[in-house]
Amino acid sequence: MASKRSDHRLQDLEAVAGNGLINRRALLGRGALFAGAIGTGVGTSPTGAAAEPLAVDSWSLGPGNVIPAYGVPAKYEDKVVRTLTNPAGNPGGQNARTPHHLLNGTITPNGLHFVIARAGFPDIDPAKHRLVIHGLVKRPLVFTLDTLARYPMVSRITFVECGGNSGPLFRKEPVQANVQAIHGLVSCAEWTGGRLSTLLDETGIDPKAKWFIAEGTDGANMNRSIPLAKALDDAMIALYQNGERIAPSNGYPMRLLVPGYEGNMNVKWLHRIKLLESPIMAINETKQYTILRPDGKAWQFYFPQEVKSFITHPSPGLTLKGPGFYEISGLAYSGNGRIAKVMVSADGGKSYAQAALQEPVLSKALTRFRMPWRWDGQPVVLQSRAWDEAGNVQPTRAEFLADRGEPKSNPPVTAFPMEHMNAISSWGIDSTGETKHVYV
Ligand SMILES: Nc1nc2c(c(=O)[nH]1)N[C@H]1C(S)=C(S)[C@@H](COP(=O)(O)O)O[C@H]1N2
Ligand SMILES: [Mo]
Repeated sequence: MASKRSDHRLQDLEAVAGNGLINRRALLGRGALFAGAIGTGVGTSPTGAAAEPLAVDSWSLGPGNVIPAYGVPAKYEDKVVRTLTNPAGNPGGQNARTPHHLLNGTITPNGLHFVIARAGFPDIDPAKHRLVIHGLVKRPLVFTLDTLARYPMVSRITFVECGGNSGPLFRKEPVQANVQAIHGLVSCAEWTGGRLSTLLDETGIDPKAKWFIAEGTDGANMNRSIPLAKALDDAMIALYQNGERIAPSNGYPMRLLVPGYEGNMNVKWLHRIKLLESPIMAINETKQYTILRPDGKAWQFYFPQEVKSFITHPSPGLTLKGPGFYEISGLAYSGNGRIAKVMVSADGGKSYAQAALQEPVLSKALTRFRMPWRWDGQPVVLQSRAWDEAGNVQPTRAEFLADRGEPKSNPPVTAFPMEHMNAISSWGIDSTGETKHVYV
């Protein structure tokens, strides 16, 4: 008897918003229906498994390769790399951006984690490295890597995002660049190490202490002032990144991790924590990482990264291969907690449907969202908009600019103004399937 399910076609699935967004519930637990829909020529047409026997491929005819002691990705994946702003390593800053348009899931592999380094990365001998905690403490202490390893450890999956990430959206004309160039200064890893509060239990805290400064031992000796409350909440001294020792450019052998806070405060190559009564007004909290507002006032000390999302698939530079079924997918996150909801639009924000959030949905971590979509081949504009559990909503571009003022210029894409830009991004797809960054 013919299956009733095969009568259902992708075309018949309940549309929930304009331009082909499909009710995600329509696909739940109905894989057969979905596979059937592909086979009917609605989407791309894989060869039916029963239609012909598998060919004998060359790689099945002999023994395989020798397993390397430290594995690297398949050689066919050599385009999945970071983009570097200063590949010659000239004096000054070096930035590397994460290729989110070529990744899936939520954890950034260590070799692809973004990097901002004021002075390149130092070559630190872990046996000689020291962390000192002093200032307004009862007992100043010096820690080696070995002594730190004897304290209880915790693991936490959290994102780090530069305050300049998405800065290219703060531009008069939509920059013609991909997700890596626009949103590549955010990454997410599982970090393991000790809680800063545990170490402060050891040193004791002078009641006058209200802030601490964290300082790195890199050539820039980058330092930041952070409220002591964060040290007593969820700040960590991270020693491991995705299970292995922290990557050299991400802070080897130890970094400060202040989950959800502006990336710059996550001081790498950490060698000093000093407790103080007030902030020190470091260069990165005065000249840099401040936001000059249209009324002439400046915002200083921007702590949690505000709620944001962007679509990674499809996205600028990726071309759709003909009408049919696609999964729209992207990343959402907030420095204020968990992602509560992501809405996706295919008609430039006129109508929205709620995306599925991929478990686990963790506080201050990247969350993957997914939305089934049937593209009919007409021009569309894709957008995503996120809400966090603290009730914050990602602003539209118009809302963001109403607050911050209109951009006056078109800086080069490699510039990343510290705007804490978190407005909605729009990807326009034309009838050939080409995807471009647009403003709506
Ligand atoms: N010591 C030191 N820490 C640093 C930096 C630096 O240049 N030196 N860059 C900061 C900036 S601007 C950011 S956004 C984050 C980036 O962390 P990542 O390079 O591990 O992604 O590190 C911060 N910590
Ligand atoms: Mo940054």
